[in-house]
Amino acid sequence: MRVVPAQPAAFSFEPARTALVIIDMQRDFLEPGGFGAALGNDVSLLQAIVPAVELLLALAREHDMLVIHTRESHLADLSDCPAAKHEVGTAGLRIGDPGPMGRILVRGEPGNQIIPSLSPIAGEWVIDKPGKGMFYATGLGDRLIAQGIEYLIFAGVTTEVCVQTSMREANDRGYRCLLIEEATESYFPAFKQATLEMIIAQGGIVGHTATLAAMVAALSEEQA
Ligand code: TIU
Repeated sequence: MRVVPAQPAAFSFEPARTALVIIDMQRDFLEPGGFGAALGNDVSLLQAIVPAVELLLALAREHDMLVIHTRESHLADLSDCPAAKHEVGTAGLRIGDPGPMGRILVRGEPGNQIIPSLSPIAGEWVIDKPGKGMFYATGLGDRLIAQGIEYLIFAGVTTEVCVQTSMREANDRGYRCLLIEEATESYFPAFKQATLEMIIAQGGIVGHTATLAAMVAALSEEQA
């Protein structure tokens, strides 16, 4: 077992039963011209966490942990995009509309690809999800059970939307969850802070949070 100093208490995990989950580090949210920008957000805020996520990904690969990449995406005919979701945003800049990186939030389009420095490699899972949460309509639940995963370490964007929704879904399913503080970001810094606080409130009602340095130390050779 590895032990990470964390909030509200230490987080113990067994790397062989742990997955690093990288939520939606796709061009749609991180680059101009995608869904994030179409919703009126300053996407440059999210760029700042890329080095931290790169480091976590390298650590997970080094320690043979399962890596799961998610993408928020919809089928080309938008049959998996309910009206309530499609109506969000400005006409002409909605899901499925053409943009500088192809059709916004549509599977297979250039904007829907994970940014190059975090590209999945063979053996890693890529989960396309039509919702904010990673379990809804993806089949991920059964795959995680079959794989014997018990612990999930989270990174990605945005903290209060897809990361928090996925973490809450995982918490309800019995997974022990840890969010790495420097490896997640929101378009709204106050929302990120509030999310970190609400996850660990009430004794860890949703899970744990830890710094990247604490995670690096926990996986260092000295502890092995
Ligand atoms: N808008 C926003 O903050 N997030 C999303 O729409 N999706 C994700 O968080 N991935």
